[in-house]
Amino acid sequence: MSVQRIAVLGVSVMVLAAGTLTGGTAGAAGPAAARETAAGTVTVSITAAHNVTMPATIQPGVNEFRVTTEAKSSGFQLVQLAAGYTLDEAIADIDGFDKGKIKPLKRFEANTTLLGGVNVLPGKVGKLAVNLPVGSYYAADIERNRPSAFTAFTVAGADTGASMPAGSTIKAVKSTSWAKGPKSIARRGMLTFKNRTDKNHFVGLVRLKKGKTAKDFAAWIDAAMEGEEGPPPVDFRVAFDSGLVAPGQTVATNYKLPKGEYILACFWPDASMGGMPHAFMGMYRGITLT
Ligand SMILES: [Cu+2]
Repeated sequence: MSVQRIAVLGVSVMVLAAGTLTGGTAGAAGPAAARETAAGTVTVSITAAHNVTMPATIQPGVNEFRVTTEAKSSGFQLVQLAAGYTLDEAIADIDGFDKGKIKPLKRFEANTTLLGGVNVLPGKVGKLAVNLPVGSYYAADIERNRPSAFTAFTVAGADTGASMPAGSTIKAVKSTSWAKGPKSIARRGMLTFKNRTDKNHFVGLVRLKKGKTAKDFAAWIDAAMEGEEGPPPVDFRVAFDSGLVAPGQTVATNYKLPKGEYILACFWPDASMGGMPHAFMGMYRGITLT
């Protein structure tokens, strides 16, 4: 299972996009770096079988997860389960909404706190910075929806004292909208996502084809809503998508894309709208990467 596949359930026009996003340029960027032991740095390695290996206990406060994988691709994701909601139930619910069922999606969203993630390809380091309170969590590779891909860890002890990284910031507001600014962001670095809404979202950046604009994207969405699947004005192979982020959370992930004109969009399905991706509810806008 991938976030992209979750994100596009019920909307056939996006299936193509999902496949290309999954196989395309992952968000994680930069050369494989040497291990560091600075406060708040958590080294995570994912095996070819998608098992997540990391320390069993980490400190509260800002942590930067540095994720490498031996799998073809990995979707690292942090998640906290509500008291009484088991990992087996979460996995069953993910299976359910992956098949397009809305009830499991509602149950999953009501019982989880999603704390960001980062896509990782072999030879790259995915970075995820997030401020974690004391508690119990799972680190997962959501490329595989099975218990072995979820590793439990505890946050306890003294604060790391670390701070969130600098870089461009994207903000989601008013349930399913993007804040109007910034109109442009850096093309690489750490991208901070502030989810100031009441729903789960992720950041999707996808490059507009030459000469195309956000208006063309709007027309394409409108046509798709009418069942007319024309060629998209965006190139889903030149894209970034972050992990999932719960209401009120702030996370930062590394990314690297070519300069140019992009669409900022979230394709997470809305349970209250029968699984319609947020982009189809208007959660998209143009953005320049410089
Ligand atoms: Cu969304």
